[in-house]
Amino acid sequence: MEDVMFKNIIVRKPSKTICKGITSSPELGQPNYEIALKQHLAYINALKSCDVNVIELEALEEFPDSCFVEDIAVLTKECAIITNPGALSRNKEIEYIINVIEQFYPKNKIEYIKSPGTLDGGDVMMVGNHFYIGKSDRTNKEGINQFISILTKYNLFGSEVTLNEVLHLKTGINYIENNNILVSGEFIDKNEFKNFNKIIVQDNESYAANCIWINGTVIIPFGYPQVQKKIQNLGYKTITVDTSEFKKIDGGLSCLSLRF
Ligand code: CIR
Repeated sequence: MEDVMFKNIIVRKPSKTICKGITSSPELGQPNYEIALKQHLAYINALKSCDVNVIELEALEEFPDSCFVEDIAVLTKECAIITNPGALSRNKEIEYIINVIEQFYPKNKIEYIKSPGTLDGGDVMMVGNHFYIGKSDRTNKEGINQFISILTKYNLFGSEVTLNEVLHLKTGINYIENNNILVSGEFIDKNEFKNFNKIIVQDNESYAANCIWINGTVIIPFGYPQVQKKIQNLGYKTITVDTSEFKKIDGGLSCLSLRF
């Protein structure tokens, strides 16, 4: 399979309200804004070292989770799809991305997921021309159907994946090109991924199932040595970035950017 190359990456600066982001792990405590900012800057520097143009958007104080831009759009080679985020407090984040997307895609190639369909970009995993879409608490059947009919118009393909244990599909499974896929928990034995070269992520490092591939380099969250070693053993260059503050509100490396 031919490797994709990313030219552009969109990120949004964390807001001071990040401490109020949605979380399923309140026991981890609230994110610290100053530390989150430093980690975000390190993330941007890691991206920049992968030969891409990074577009840095201003913070949106009204939206505590708005640094997680991955959820509000899916950017493909052929079209951009503005999602309809399933969490009410996040839904209007899309209004602040459309004008940015318009700088990169003609208007007739910008598509929209519409209510009652809901879909979060974190539930969409791209493998070449095929998009795996997780049916989750955020992404419903109607959202998946709309997404697949949009893909079909552009000769792209989609298929649904059920998930029960994690927030988003890419919380637990991520494709790092060359047929290599990081799988954790409920995804390890799923039939639809049986033909990939699976990198099994053990439960004690499950957060590191969320790594991102950028033009040959894999960015890995800091503090997960077993996963890092397995990825390095496959010959990838790796960079680690500390994401402790984002983890406190269920965010990982992929959620923090739109790569296209
Ligand atoms: C949320 O619950 O929406 C945020 N606190 C975390 C979003 C993480 N996004 C992702 O996995 N794509």
